[in-house]
Amino acid sequence: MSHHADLNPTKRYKPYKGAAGGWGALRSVTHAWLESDNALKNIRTLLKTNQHGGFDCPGCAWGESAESGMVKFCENGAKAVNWEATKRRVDAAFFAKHSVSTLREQSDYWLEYQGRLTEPLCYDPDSDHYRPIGWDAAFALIAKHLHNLESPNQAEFYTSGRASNEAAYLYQLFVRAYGTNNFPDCSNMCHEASGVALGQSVGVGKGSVTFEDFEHADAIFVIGQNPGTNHPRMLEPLREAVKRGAQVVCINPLKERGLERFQHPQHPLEMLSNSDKPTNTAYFRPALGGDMAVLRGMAKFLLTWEREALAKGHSAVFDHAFIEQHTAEVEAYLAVVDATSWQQIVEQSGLPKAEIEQLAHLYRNAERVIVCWAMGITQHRHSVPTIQEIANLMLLRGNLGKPGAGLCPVRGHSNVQGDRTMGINDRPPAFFLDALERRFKFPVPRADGHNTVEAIHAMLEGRAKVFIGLGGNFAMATPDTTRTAQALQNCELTVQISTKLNRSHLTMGKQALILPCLGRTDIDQQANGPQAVTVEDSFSMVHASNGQLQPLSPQMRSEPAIVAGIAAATLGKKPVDWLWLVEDYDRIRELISDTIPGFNGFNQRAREPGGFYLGNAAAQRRWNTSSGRANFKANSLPTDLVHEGIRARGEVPDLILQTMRSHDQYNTTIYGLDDRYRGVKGQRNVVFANEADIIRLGYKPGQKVDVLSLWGDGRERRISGFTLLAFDIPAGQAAAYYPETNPLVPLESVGDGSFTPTSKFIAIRFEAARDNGRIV
Ligand SMILES: Nc1nc2c(c(=O)[nH]1)N[C@H]1C(S)=C(S)[C@@H](COP(=O)(O)OP(=O)(O)OC[C@H]3O[C@@H](n4cnc5c(=O)[nH]c(N)nc54)[C@H](O)[C@@H]3O)O[C@H]1N2
Ligand SMILES: Nc1nc2c(c(=O)[nH]1)N[C@H]1C(S)=C(S)[C@@H](COP(=O)(O)OP(=O)(O)OC[C@H]3O[C@@H](n4cnc5c(=O)[nH]c(N)nc54)[C@H](O)[C@@H]3O)O[C@H]1N2
Ligand SMILES: [Mo]
Repeated sequence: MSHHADLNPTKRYKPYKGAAGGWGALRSVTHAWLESDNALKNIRTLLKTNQHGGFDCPGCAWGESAESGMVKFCENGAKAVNWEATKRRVDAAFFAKHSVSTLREQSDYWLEYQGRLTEPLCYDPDSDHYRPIGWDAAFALIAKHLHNLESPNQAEFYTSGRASNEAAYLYQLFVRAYGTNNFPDCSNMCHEASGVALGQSVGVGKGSVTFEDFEHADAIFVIGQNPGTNHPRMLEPLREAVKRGAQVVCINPLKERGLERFQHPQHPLEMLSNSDKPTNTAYFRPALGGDMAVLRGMAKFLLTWEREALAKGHSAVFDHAFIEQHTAEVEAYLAVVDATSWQQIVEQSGLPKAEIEQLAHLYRNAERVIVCWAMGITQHRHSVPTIQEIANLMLLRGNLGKPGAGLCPVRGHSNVQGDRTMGINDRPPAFFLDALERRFKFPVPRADGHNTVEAIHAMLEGRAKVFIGLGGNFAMATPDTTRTAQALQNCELTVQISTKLNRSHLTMGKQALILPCLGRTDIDQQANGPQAVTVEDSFSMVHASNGQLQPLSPQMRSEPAIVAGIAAATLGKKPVDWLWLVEDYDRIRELISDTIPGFNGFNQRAREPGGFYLGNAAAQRRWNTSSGRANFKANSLPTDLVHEGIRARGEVPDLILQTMRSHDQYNTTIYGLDDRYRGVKGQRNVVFANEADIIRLGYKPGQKVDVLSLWGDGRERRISGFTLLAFDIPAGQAAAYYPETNPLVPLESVGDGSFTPTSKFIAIRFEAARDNGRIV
């Protein structure tokens, strides 16, 4: 696998001077437009993004207020749109020219940059080229393989979070009618822990806030999230909050630019000043994986103050009415808070006690608090208890189910939340399966299916033989890259339903298909006219998305049409007439209305401007938990964040590594080699580390190293030739870009109860990079 050339290695962090989202942002987008062969059309496309009648931005899952009439786009949404709306095409001629082996030599950036996939292709092992295949022949090949399996559980059906509700619903219906719950999905690597934790704590695995709550919060905590890059539209409500005097509190080991200070391109006057004025944010920089200890420390202060208040007859710190009426197990929780020692809290959190006290004050001083979080919280071994500690803290002061307060796991892919609602779930709830069975009258599989990590194990061990990917880039997004590649290559058949060429197309089974699909921006023409699809954002708002651009080729098909084609070839007309359904997506939405709670009258409501709110029981203080109440969860802090297998071998990591996104990528899609807000230019194969650590370990800033990950299973996991970059990062920590670092993430290193790879906590060691035996 080739890596990007280091065009211009910088040794030290050069601070970025501009504010996030200001002129720099606009200049970067303009640059992308000018490079595109489609500039004017792209601007028109962009203007329709996230407005009624336009399409949902394929970027992130941040939502918008329903009334807002603004032009809704951000720099990185613009990049995502522009990337999809290219005129460049990857067609039969392209594949005739390039063999799969030669394509493997290219970088991931180069592969995707070649353009849109425009016709169905089948791998020909004799020539090592992909060759055109007709749609019907492709569907028949899939059906043949699925019929040949001894059990439906030998097939894996992956979903990435861009699939629309209609595509996802049809897909899960087909897969369950075929006979399995094997639904590995991107959410398994993303917010799985949030769903698991919140389900147990408050009875709903989704965020409880809506867009309007941000206008009423007194404090907004942003933990383990980099919105300046990954959710730029979130900067606007944060800035508005700061303007009206609310407090934004950030907990992040890196001083992320977008959180430190920001401007918005839609306020040109303010942009002119290009002010560097820091906003009234408060910034705390914990150890990687230290957040649960931070939150526990905050709870410990609240408890101390509560006792003092009671003793002195002052007003209480806890919301007693809420706790009594709505919660369970508070005593057990407070006992575990008492039992947690300050020594352990301070050691594990990486923050001095005084800073934890300050955090506790900021939390206590606010009547209405929203806590937002993302991958810095969810990609750890103890993510579930960490998120439950967020919920505990919020329950103590009744910060749930009142305006301006609540829990806000900020989702990643634009429809990852909707896909779960539609049943893309390896552990589906019984009520959902019951509804399917009632409506469609077939025996629905009840056994749990495989999640992403389990699917890789199954393919590695030959227990799964067919892989179908509805979007995404499985080979690059998943952990332990070498083993995942082997897993895919073990398969009898791999099928990728994709918009663009990526490494998963080159990491294929004995037989392989590429099925080119339409994206959000494309007009989706079916028998009954152009079709809208729907998506659900992080605030449980469901709205329609209408493609605007003529597809590059009549050979491309929509995701629902492709799923229906596979289903019809495999199951005939059982349990539904698949091809009839996709003539008009209203017919799919009727089935969704019939089987999924909250979607009554879906077809009418989907047509309302701004869409509709699905509702959230926890936000209404109705608790769908085992106890019928919101549960305090009395979890202990982990005794050691470093895995016991590593300790058992007596190995001591040089540093702990987190893997993260640059400003110029969308997950495995690399738009460019810069990371503007972090001051990095023209390179991605870098490791950010503290200068003192670099020297302590015997290296020099700018030196190239190999990075090895420690695990204790005897396998070597190594990436080579990464440049050490001296950076403003807490001692003991390192950071590097995903997906290049995925070879370091052990398949066995997953979250307890979530199975999410621990991408934000990898114990590493360096070795001086060797070039022909010479140390460089
Ligand atoms: N432009 C763009 N937008 C995107 C994406 C993209 O790649 N590009 N990806 C989309 C997807 S699928 C997702 S899931 C989201 C991801 O959105 P984010 O979660 O913002 O993504 P990451 O880059 O993984 O950033 C993790 C942040 O958490 C911090 N962090 C790491 N470890 C810890 C920790 O232990 N504690 C704390 N407190 N902080 C920590 C890091 O310093 C970093 O700021 O963005 C979505 N939006
Ligand atoms: N080390 C490490 N690993 C991680 C993470 C991390 O932070 N660190 N983050 C994890 C997270 S949060 C996530 S969500 C996963 C992401 O995992 P995936 O969702 O599997 O990966 P993406 O890179 O988003 O997928 C990009 C590909 O999707 C296809 N595509 C784009 N748009 C469409 C569309 O509309 N339809 C279809 N059918 N295909 C489309 C294109 O072919 C493109 O190449 O990665 C996870 N992996
Ligand atoms: Mo994600």
